[in-house]
Amino acid sequence: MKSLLPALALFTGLTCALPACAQFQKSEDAIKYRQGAFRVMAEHFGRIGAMANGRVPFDAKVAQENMALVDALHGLPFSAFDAGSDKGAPNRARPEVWKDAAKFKAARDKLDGEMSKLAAAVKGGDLGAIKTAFGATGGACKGCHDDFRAKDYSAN
Ligand code: ASC
Repeated sequence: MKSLLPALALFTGLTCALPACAQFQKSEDAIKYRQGAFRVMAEHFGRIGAMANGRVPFDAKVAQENMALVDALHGLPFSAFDAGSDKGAPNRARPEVWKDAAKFKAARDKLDGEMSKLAAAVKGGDLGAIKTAFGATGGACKGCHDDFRAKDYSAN
């Protein structure tokens, strides 16, 4: 058994070079990572929303700065729904994330598509277009929450 360890380490090292490899030491780390990434993304998304909804004056440069962050961040949480990371720390991911992975991926693809449109609208600097795209992107967020996020934190 002992002699297998170097081979195993090498194998793990090789497979972990692949993007789809689980990168986390323990499921708690994956849970905290995705929660943190969602949290930071929501903050910057919300700053664009504050302008789209007229709560703060529109500033194209501020919108672009926030959009750059949202763009960089929005893929990150989806890299952290590792197998087995339904447990390990309190979280609201429903079992369907793993049981219905194709549907979860479709929801993520939907978000990616709406995010691209929002990024284009923010780049264009037209507040009307930003409002429309922001609403559609928020709808994609909500659709995924409705299907894949529980109301309460599990006790796991
Ligand atoms: C946000 C935010 C979300 C989405 C969602 C849309 O600003 O933080 O998670 O929009 O509330 O329904």
